Amino acid sequence: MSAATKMKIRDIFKTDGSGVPYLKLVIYGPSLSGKTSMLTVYNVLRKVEDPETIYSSLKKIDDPSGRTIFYDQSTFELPKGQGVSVPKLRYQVWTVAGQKRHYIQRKVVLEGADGLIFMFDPHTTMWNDNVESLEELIALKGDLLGKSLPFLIVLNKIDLPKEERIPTDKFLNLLVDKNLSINKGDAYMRVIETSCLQARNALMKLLRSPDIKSHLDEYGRLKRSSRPNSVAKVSQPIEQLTREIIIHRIKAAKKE
Ligand SMILES: Nc1nc2c(ncn2[C@@H]2O[C@H](COP(=O)(O)OP(=O)(O)OP(=O)(O)O)[C@@H](O)[C@H]2O)c(=O)[nH]1
Ligand SMILES: [Mg+2]
Repeated sequence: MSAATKMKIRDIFKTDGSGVPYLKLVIYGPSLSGKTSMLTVYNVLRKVEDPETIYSSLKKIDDPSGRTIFYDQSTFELPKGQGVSVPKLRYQVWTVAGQKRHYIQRKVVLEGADGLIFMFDPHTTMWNDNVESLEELIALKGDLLGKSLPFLIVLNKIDLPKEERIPTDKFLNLLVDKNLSINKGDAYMRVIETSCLQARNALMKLLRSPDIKSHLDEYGRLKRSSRPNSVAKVSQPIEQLTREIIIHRIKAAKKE
């Protein structure tokens, strides 16, 4: 890599303590929506698909019942041969502590975010918590969301029976009402529907299945093509947002 290329990468991305460019992704949303579950599934997936892409393993700061009290954090590296024109790039994924009393912790975790995933909990009892959490994020970052700060929306718990779920349409209207989307179609483009519960179960079932060998490559790693659908959906927000941030940064740097 030439000195000129190195300079350019340094201009586009921040670098960590070891001089490697990195991005910071934050998963935001109300308590119990499934933020820790998402990062946990993603971490297990990276471990079985390509353990070399885990730069620092998952750290959880939580209470004995598993509720996050500060954050969860893990750092990954882009797998080789991803067609990205940067030689090495790390992406840190953080989750916030969703309980209302952890506001200060959320503010700290949001510092320096390069992209955001907002996770809704569609359980019928959770409407007000969803709205409050979204309003809080808008108060903290609203003028940047979708502009200098790429963001995606996750609607988790799609496994819930229909009568226990808030209809997707209601969330789309909320995104329009809050000026995060220009219309419902635009809002829907930013929404990814997931079930961290189904993804966790499907991944465990696959890893324990008697024919697991047929899903492994010659190095004993899970083939990407063997990702169960629910697992692919749960990893999509993190992987898509990482790509969107990279594209956004390169475009912004070209304009300068
Ligand atoms: N039915 C269902 N339950 C889920 C799903 N994802 C997570 N859960 C459950 O929801 C509960 C909360 O999940 P967490 O991942 O700890 O939620 P969190 O958003 O990190 O919550 P805080 O740390 O308090 O902010 C746990 O009991 C999970 O098993 C899902 O897709 N469907
Ligand atoms: Mg959590």
